[in-house]
Amino acid sequence: MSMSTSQVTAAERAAAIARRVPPSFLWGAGTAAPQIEGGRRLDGRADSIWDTFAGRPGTVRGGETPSTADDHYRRWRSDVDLMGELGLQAYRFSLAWPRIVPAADGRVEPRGLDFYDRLVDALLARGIEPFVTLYHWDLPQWVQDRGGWPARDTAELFAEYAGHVAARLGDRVRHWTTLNEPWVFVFAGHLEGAHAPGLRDPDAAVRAMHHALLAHGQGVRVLREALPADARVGVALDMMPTMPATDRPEDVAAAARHDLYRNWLFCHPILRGAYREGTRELLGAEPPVVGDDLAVISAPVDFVGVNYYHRSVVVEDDAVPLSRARETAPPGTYTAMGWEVYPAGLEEILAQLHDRYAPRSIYVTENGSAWDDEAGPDGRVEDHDRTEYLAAHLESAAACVERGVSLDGYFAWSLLDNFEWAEGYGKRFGLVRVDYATQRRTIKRSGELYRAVLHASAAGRGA
Ligand code: IFM
Repeated sequence: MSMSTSQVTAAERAAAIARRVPPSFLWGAGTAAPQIEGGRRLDGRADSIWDTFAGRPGTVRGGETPSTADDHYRRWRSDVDLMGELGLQAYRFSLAWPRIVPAADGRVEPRGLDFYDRLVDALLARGIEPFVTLYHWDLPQWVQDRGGWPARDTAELFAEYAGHVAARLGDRVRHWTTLNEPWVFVFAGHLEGAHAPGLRDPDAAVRAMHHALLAHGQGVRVLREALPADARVGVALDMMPTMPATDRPEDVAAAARHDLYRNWLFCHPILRGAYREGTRELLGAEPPVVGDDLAVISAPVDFVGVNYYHRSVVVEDDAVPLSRARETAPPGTYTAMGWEVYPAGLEEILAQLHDRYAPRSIYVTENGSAWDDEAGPDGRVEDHDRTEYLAAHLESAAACVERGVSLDGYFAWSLLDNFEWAEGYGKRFGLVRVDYATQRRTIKRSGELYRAVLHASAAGRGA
């Protein structure tokens, strides 16, 4: 069978990417429990704050909810087969806290743990390394009812939950991430009101920030106690290189504030054991530090995960809370999320992280793009925009490795189209299309490109 020029080009491009990183570089894809699992009422699961939030009119586009999502809770076996078909070396997924500790009495729901136990075994049987995230935004509603992230006790509850999970999965899962994108669940959830629990309360946001950091630190401590010595523990932070839109001093100052707010607010305390200079002025409040909190928060981590989607080009705007910086839209290409396509930003932000903080290891724990995909009559999705975004960002990741950044792996976001939070199901990030009416999965052209990279990498390892 002859290949079209574009197929040849894609295969060559994939092979060239794979050649630029060492054989040990890990290639994976990610998802999150509330975005794919569904099964809201199955096997004793309790509601999360996202079930509650999405049930409130006007919160999620089209009134959609995560109740069914990709029905992964029932289709996980065939989803693992799909991962095998793509050639994934690693799979990053989150555990649903409300499945595991469904009520305020703190009892553990064995059926919840059983689900993840089976999933981990199935991944390992296929040679896919599981990367577990403990918290990807689905706080149990009962924890919210006791005060949620603004309450200090939530850190303790998180550590208890981490202990239950580590006791069950710690003999097989080697890679653990405490929190995913704390900036988003703290500030979009407690200051902007755009995410669950839907608060617009600056004071609550500052308390939530500190207690999320504390939960991370306490979680690391519990994991270290429970896990074998070779387990690797980290955190996943959303980051974006930030620059002023003009050289006006006001915009330069706004960019510095935005940079601290969006990139280093969580990273600095975790890696340096102190709030970074300027934090109090930025937040307009003192974080509620008690005793040795900062020592707990800065327990050493083995890796930092970076979730990168776009850069920020900002101007001063006093109407924007805290950072007083507003993102502008420079000329360029924009995804369906309205995010600028800026592949060089991946290399820029990873290099900044590496140069300033020198973490032991870095993973790109998320990177991807949403586009208005159309499936052809045969179900195929020729998602050229996503394919190009993916290839360009993989090249940027490879450039990072070449310049000496300690980047050890890349996880595409996302394996599957899924519930995109306040955007509902309208924004598709998957390498695999999900037809929500039938739950049929179809690998998109971007998924084929990724598969080609993974196959080239496996061939390079002699696998
Ligand atoms: O879908 C989200 C994910 O849950 C967290 N990071 C950003 C993605 C795209 O918005």
